[in-house]
Amino acid sequence: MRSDTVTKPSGAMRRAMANAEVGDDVFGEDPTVNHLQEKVAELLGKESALYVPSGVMSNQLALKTHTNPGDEVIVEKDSHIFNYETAAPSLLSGIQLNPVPGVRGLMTAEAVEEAIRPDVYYMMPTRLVCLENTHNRGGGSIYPLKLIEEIKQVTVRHNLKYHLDGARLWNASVATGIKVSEYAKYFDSVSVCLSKGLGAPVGSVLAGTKEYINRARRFRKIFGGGMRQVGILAAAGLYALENNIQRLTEDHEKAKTFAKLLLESKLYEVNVDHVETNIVIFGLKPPFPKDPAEKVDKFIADTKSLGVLLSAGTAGKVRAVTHLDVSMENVKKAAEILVKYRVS
Ligand code: TLP
Repeated sequence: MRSDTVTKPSGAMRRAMANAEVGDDVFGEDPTVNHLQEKVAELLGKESALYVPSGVMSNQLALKTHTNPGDEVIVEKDSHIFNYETAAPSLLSGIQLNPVPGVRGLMTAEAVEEAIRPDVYYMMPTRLVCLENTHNRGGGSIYPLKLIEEIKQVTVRHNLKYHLDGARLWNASVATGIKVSEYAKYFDSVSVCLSKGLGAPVGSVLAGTKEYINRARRFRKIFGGGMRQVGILAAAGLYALENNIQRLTEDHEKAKTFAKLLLESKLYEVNVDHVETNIVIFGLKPPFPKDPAEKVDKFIADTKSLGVLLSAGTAGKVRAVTHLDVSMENVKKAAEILVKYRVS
């Protein structure tokens, strides 16, 4: 349960991969990749889309294509782009990130507006605002449409571009019943992942206007992301889109159940109402040691030896993620092990 990235392709997905028609995608000649790109563009209501190896590459291509060196980009302080993309924006695009604090990963429109630089020659121009939906470190939290729209109005007033890291946008959509295109319509670019809850082994897709995606394609080549007979992987993505979206509700139920069961032990701090999708972030209460890093590292090592794999969340917290390779039964068993756990 340490991430929804750990899933292994099912037999049916592997068969779809084995049977994929392929061509050289650097020449734009892979029919399966082209089909996947068209399908994602259509689902998101965008003109065009580009298949890339990872969520990080997709976000970084988005930043590169929207900005010039010396620009600034507004992100949320706990966002994936700010925390887990190894300073790529500075290395690959020569840009600076301006991290704005949010609540469970969600920024207010006021906070975004305050972070915009005034137009003076001794400050860097703000170019872009990025949101993450669902928000990973925020515990799989969902951006309300109203908030997305309010921040959109700020970007329009200040002539900024708007990017969505929608690695788990599918989860937000299934949980709320709001179509992914309804979320996507506010943004100039949207990145979605096939390799998280959807269960494909590889792949993300960046979507936007034709002109934008044509420029992103050039940067994909520069970043080393031009792949050849990659329809073999894209077929897994297509299979995932056709078979694994609706079933995400099961992952959400498993996460809720897990969170509720943890409350049977006084050791854990968890807000069940905050479990909106497939991520559970929980705290460790006394008698766990005070030092956040020490207690989390030991807890994760201990529970691993008991057969429950977890990862570290924000500030001394633990993250558990449900996905298609852990059943409800597995999740209940994991919770039972944690409830029985005693601090040594
Ligand atoms: N997230 C991974 C880790 O990097 C933390 C995980 O286990 O959740 N955006 C978001 C919101 C993500 O959560 C991730 C991966 C990415 C982008 C990057 O995707 P990949 O790993 O495909 O580059």
